[in-house]
Amino acid sequence: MKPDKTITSPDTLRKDRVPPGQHVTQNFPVLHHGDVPAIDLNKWNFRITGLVKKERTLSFSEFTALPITQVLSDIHCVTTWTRLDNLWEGISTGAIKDLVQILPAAKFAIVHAAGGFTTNLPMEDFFAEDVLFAMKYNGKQLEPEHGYPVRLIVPRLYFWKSAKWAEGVEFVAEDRPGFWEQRGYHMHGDPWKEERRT
Ligand SMILES: Nc1nc2c(c(=O)[nH]1)N[C@H]1C(S)=C(S)[C@@H](COP(=O)(O)O)O[C@H]1N2
Ligand SMILES: [Mo]
Repeated sequence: MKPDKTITSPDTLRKDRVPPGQHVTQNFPVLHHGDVPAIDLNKWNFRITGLVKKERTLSFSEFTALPITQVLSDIHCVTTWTRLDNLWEGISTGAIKDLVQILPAAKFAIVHAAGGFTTNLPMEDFFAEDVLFAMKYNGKQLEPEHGYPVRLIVPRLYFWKSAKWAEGVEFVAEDRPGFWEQRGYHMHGDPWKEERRT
């Protein structure tokens, strides 16, 4: 299917695209805590909860019927590898915003993933135009170990924010550390400022 929109992440347009302390690799390492979850699409749901007027739950077919955005972006993992020119395809967080009425008190997004994994983002970072719930990588369905069926992609922050096996987003008033943030990773994670650890 043709994407409705194609975006180039602004970081890929920088003259020097590699943030301090990073090196470029052609590999695509697999990194996560625990086992790769087995996901049944018939049972899969995407939940929008917290500070919204009315919470919503979308089935996989409802979710994948939303407008498709393509994003070209770089990956910066806090373990120092950077992988340039990745083409992701999926549902932009902007499309999620159109599905609910977010209450003014909401200041942070907590992304939830299979097995209780979470990560926290300020609203501004979550709704940046290059942020995606991706279903495809370089034209192909995501591999299970890279987050099938749906993973978050936040090009402008370290890759631990890009939750694999995403299942929903919760809007909250106060920042709350997610899985890796509780284990010493930075609450924000900007690679250009080397926000690696707290
Ligand atoms: N659900 C989930 N998502 C996760 C993680 C995790 O432990 N669980 N780890 C993060 C970290 S630390 C990194 S570096 C990237 C790695 O993604 P990749 O395996 O596709 O390279 O996934 C992120 N998303
Ligand atoms: Mo990581």
